[in-house]
Amino acid sequence: MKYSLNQYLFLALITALACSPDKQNSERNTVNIGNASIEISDAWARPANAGMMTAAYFSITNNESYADTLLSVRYTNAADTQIHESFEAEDGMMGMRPVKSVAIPSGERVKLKPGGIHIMIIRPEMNLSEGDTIDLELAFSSEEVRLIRVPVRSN
Ligand SMILES: [Cu+2]
Repeated sequence: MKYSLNQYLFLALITALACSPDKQNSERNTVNIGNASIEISDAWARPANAGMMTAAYFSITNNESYADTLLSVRYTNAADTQIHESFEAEDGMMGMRPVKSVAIPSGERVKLKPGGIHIMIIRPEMNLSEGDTIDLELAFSSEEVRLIRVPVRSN
């Protein structure tokens, strides 16, 4: 396969994002605005320059007796925000692709993480630097919208 320089750089970037090690950190606080049936924890987003691309991660715990679904995530200060999953291609290369939703079974915790499901933030309007926070709007099938405040950190 031949790639243009731009395509190559894009592939290198998504590979770096998809393959970065999932550094284990102690549980982090996440600001939750909403009811407690869906609990968001351990949220963080990687630093990025304006106009580039970055990823956000968090865990979702479903304390309800019924299954829920994460339908979409929105960061208003970016061109687009998508739910992605990482996958390994036949040639061993890591790639990622959008997914429509994420099922959150009753009583379970689903962890978004590097190399797995993640939130892709595409072309943020401003630099996202360590110590900043970003507000994400999470839409679930069970409720209207959950607002979470996510710290920007490098790991
Ligand atoms: Cu992605």
